[in-house]
Amino acid sequence: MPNLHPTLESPAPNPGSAPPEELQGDAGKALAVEMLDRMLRIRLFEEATIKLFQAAELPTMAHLSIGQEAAISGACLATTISDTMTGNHRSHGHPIAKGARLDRLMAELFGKATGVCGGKGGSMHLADFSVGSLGESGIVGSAIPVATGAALSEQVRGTDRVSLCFFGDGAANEGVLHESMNIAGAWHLPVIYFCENNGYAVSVRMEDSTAVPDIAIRAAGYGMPGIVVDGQDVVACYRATKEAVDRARRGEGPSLVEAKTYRFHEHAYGLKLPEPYLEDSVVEGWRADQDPIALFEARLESWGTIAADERADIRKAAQEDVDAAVEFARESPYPDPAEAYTDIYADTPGTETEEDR
Ligand SMILES: Cc1ncc(C[n+]2csc(CCOP(=O)(O)OP(=O)(O)O)c2C)c(N)n1
Ligand SMILES: [Mg+2]
Repeated sequence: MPNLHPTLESPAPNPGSAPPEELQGDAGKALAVEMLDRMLRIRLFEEATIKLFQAAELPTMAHLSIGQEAAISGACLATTISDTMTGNHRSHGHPIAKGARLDRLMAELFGKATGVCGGKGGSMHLADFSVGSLGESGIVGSAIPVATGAALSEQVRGTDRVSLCFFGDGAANEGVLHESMNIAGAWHLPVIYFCENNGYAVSVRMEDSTAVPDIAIRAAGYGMPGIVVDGQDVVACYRATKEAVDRARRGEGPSLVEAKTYRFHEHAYGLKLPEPYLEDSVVEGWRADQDPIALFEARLESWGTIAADERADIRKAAQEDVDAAVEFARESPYPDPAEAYTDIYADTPGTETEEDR
């Protein structure tokens, strides 16, 4: 099995003894804590999801982000809660990284009335406007124009907010990405296109479907910078996204960030394709060498940024939050069937009936 990301130089396992600039001082330490905390929340939330799935407690599919936590957390932490974000089908992690409450996300996976979408969206349709998470979709590529439109809205209203748009390497071959990037480039929209390139679209290797070795190359066609970053390095993902965010806030337009990353599970949990395409031993190798949380913890240790006992406390608190979220979801009621159509259709001016009035 060749290297999944041949164009990416492997980083040194320990890049020096001093922490990078972003993680220095009190503010830097607080950022490092956030990075570790958000990655752990995603990992532990999804590990709980696996157990619930195995116990047949979840009426849903589960596309897991385990392995991709650094890209997700680094990118979201480079934005603020006022900035907007859109995800895709593999999107439990995106709202978590944006700061959403775990209990209402977990309740959504259970299809419960207390879920972020009242139990009507499920795993692939988590939206939490309170943290700027506009939503996600099981239709590959469909949130990309939504993110682009959100950026247009900010520009028209004259805010300095930006829109962060997550998508995969498979979605990068959909026309809608190219149409969106073109108009964003032409109109200098404040949007960051963030590609989580895990090398696969279901079972299709990127090299079999894509004419260029790096998605980031395509940015040149739409008048924006494109950068490739190590998606297992949370600081590198944060730094690359922050530069793109600052550029967008200055009114200089969109950017494309491509994070080379790895998914450690099947396309969807429990999905077994008739033709195996990825040997277990290869994935085991990724887990050993490319675990973004283990890599970050090793660096924090060598930099002396967060001591081992403090890291253990962060993990414990995240686990307690996940456990409480599962309990909350289990105990919550299902939506009332009488409300099946509530919140499903937008109120469009001019379409009210006599009854509505
Ligand atoms: C428009 C559309 N085409 C095909 C699918 C089936 N499908 C679901 S996920 C997926 C692969 C997406 O790959 P990528 O964008 O790389 O994201 P990843 O799953 O790797 O995170 C496909 C083809 C779909 N849901 N929607
Ligand atoms: Mg992919």
